[in-house]
Amino acid sequence: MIAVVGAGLMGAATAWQLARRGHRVTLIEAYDMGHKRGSSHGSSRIFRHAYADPFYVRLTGRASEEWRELEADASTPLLRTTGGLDLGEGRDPEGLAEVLAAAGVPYELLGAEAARERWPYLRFTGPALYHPGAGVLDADATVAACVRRAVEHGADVWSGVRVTGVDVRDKVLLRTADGRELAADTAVIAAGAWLPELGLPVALPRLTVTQQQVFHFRQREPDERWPVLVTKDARMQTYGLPSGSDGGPFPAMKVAEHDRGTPTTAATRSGVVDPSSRTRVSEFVRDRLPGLEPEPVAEATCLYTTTPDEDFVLDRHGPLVIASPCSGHGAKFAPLIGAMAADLATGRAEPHPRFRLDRSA
Ligand code: PYC
Repeated sequence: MIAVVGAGLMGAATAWQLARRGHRVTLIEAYDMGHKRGSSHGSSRIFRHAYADPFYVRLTGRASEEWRELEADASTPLLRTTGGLDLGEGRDPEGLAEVLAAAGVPYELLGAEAARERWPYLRFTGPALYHPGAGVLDADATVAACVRRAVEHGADVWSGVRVTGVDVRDKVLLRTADGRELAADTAVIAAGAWLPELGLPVALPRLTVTQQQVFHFRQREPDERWPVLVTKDARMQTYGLPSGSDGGPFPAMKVAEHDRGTPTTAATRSGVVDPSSRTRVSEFVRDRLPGLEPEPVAEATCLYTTTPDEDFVLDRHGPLVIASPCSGHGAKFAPLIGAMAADLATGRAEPHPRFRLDRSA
C-alpha cells in the first residue's frame, strides 16, 4: 500500500496517477479537501511554456500531455488555452524566443507598437513575446478531479486527519493526531509548506515559506480576451491571468507580485493580505494594465515553498518519496509531477538530478 500525505495539487495528482495504475493508495489530508490554507486553492494558475531554461520548456511539453490525460480521465476541462505574453527587460523576450524556437514551441516576437495594436488594453514599453500555448488551469477543479478519480480508481481518502509522526523502518509508519497508525510500503510526502514541520528523517534543503497575496481586477470591457502575463523589470516581478470564478461574476484578471512574499511558516502565517502589496499591485495595474479597473474586487493569500535554486524537490529516500516544494511555479506541472512521484514510489524511475534533495544549490 502506498500512502500519499497531502491532498494539494501534487498529492492529489500523485494519488490519481497511482490509483489509475492499479496501486492500493491511501490519500491523507490534514484539513478538508480543497481547503484554502496552502498553495493549491483558487480557480486560476498559469500554464506556460516560456521558461528561459530549456529543461523546464521540455517539462511543460510533457505536462501538456498529462493535462490532456487527466481531462480525458475525469471528463472535465481543466486547462484553458489563452495565449501568454512575457514583457519587460527582466523577462528578456528575445532570449525566451530563442529558447522556444530551439524547442519547437510556436511563438511571436512583437515590437511595442505591434503589441499595442493587438492588445490596446495593455501598455507596452518594449518588445513582447507571445506564445499561443499558454493558458489558465483551474486549481480547485484539478484537486477535486484528481481526488474524485483516485477514489473511483479505488483509493481510500482520509480528510481532516493530520499526520503527526513518520517513522521509517522496512515500512513507513504514519501516526495521526486522532490516534490512528498506518503502515505503508511507501509514503509519498506532498505536504508543501507543512513539509519542514513533519520531522522527517531526511535532510531537507533550505526551504523558504512565504505568504503571497493575489488580487482580482475587473475588466473594463467584458468581451476582451486577455492573455496570461508575466512581467519583470528593475522594480517588480508580476504576473496576471484570467481570474475564473475567484474574480466574481464579471470577467477579471488576477494580478500579483511573484517575488515579494512575506516570510512565514504554514503554522504561523496570518492569512491577512499585506496592504503594501495591494498598493503596489494596484499602482502597477493603473500604470500598465489600463483595460482593468485599478481597485481590486477580490483578494486572497496563498503560500510558496521555495528552494534556494527554485527547482522542485522530487526524490526518493528509502520508502519515502518527497514530492513537495514547487517554488511558486509548480502548478502547471501538477499531473506530470504526480506521474513522476508515482514512478519514484513504484520504482519505475530514478530521481532526476535537478530534483534531488541533496543537489548542491
Ligand atoms: O508558474 O508561471 C508560473 C507562475 C507565475 C507566477 C506564479 N506562478
